[in-house]
Amino acid sequence: MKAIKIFWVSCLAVLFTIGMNACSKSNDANPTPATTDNLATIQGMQFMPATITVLLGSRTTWTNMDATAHTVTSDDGTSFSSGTISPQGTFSFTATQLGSYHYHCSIHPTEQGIVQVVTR
Ligand SMILES: [Cu+2]
Repeated sequence: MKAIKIFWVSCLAVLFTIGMNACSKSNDANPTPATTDNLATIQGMQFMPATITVLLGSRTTWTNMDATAHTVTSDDGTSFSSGTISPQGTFSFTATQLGSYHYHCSIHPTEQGIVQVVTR
């Protein structure tokens, strides 16, 4: 019986954590790093969120919500480069080094964003 109780407490803890993450994602002013998967979009010719803070070793996935193609290309030209992302397409980048990665869309250079890679 004790094992079952621990199981349910664990489930509640997981649900609580998911709920907190869902709330924090809409708060750009005080970003809270997610643990493993970070979701961003390209929407209305903008990266959203424009600055995303992620944990070292975690993965960030951009989804192109526009009807036109975009890219996710690091300004340094070497950290990551998606190539063309078709409408509804995705691109993922796993952060293996700390720092701020400035990036842009090579098709529309005014689209710019930052991935901040931090430890907990
Ligand atoms: Cu673009």
